Amino acid sequence: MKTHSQPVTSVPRRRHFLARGAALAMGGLLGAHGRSILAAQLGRDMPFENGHRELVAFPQKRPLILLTNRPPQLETPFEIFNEGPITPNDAFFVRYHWSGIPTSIDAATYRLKIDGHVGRPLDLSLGELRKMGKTVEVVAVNQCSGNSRGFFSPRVNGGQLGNGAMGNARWTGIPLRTVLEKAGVKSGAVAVSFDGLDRPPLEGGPDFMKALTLDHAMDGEVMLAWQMNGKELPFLNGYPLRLVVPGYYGTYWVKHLSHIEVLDKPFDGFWVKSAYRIPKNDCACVEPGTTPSETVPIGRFNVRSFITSHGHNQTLRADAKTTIKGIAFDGGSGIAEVSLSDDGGKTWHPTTLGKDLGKYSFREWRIDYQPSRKGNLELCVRARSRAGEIQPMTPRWNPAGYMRNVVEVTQVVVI
Ligand SMILES: Nc1nc2c(c(=O)[nH]1)N[C@H]1C(S)=C(S)[C@@H](COP(=O)(O)O)O[C@H]1N2
Ligand SMILES: [Mo]
Repeated sequence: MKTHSQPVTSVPRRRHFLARGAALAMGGLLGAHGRSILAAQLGRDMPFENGHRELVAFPQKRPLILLTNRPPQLETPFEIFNEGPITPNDAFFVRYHWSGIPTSIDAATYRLKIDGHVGRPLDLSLGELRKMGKTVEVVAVNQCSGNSRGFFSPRVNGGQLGNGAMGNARWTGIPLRTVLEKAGVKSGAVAVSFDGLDRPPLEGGPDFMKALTLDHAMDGEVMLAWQMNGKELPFLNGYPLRLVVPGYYGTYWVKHLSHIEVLDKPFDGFWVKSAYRIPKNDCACVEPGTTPSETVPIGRFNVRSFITSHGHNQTLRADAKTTIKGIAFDGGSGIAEVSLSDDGGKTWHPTTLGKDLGKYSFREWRIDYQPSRKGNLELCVRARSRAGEIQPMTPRWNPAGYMRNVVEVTQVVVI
């Protein structure tokens, strides 16, 4: 065997995704799966209309909140975000567009093709890709554009998600730039498109593909990742290779990545030209119920924060301090400050930020808080990014239900 500049992880076994447990899940025969039966009976009621969801365990996943079975779309139960700033692989949310997801991937024969407007088209095995340059790591949030869509009012079409279509992980891989440089991007290139192994079902529909501008693709941060939290990617999170686009909505984080094409004109595929678009203005919002006159592709996350330690209607004592904690993140400047209010935003109490895992990561915060009075209290949490962005007190609306980031309110009872 040849020696390599860095240890090459043993080539993973073939992953038969549908062959075993998942075939049952996909066929709706979950009854065979004891853990799932129990979970399904427990279920979840999301705090919006039609919000009853089952909890279902797919392969490599603990019971998660089921949005759809075909394709698997799963949300992370919110209390998991209270356990630490890193979302465990088996609890990480899952989003797909088409039911034609791969059912078996052989890492030994897996190929990544890089072609288009390049001098040397590449056709790489995973081993070759891993040896191509320095391995890099980033802790970064992956959040679906439609995270929290279920809270939109007036309601909008699309998956009625709670707040669990997000997660934070340590991603390991190689900068996309390294691979593009090897392929030799020709002058005149302006964009790079990405395709994965999933396909639309037979009835048709546009293949899920995304693109980045060449400058973005070459920024050194966009990554081809094969590991998540030190382990190979879970199948449903893009095994064996996915794009990681720090600070950008999950739609760009193409899974089961198989083809990268360098383009000499802007990408005009459906998923950029017609879908995942937001109103072209500073708030990415319009008057509820109206249609934006102009739209642009969705981009970076806006700033958000959540209380994770307490849920609605939980009890706090008036005569004691309670530690309230949570998480915050933004599109890549990092979190400057998180504050808590119990008087509707008249006064704000600064919280203490936890360890800084990088500007793309969840940032934990905590505060030892004593309620100002007894009875029902609304706790508001608000983050400010290092770029100066502050969460709004009133929700912004757009027809696709993207980018919710209003100050979240948790109703507690003080005794
Ligand atoms: N191949 C492929 N990659 C994809 C998608 C998809 O449908 N197919 N969905 C995207 C969207 S919209 C999101 S939000 C993220 C979700 O990543 P996850 O499933 O690992 O949580 O995957 C992205 N990558
Ligand atoms: Mo998404």
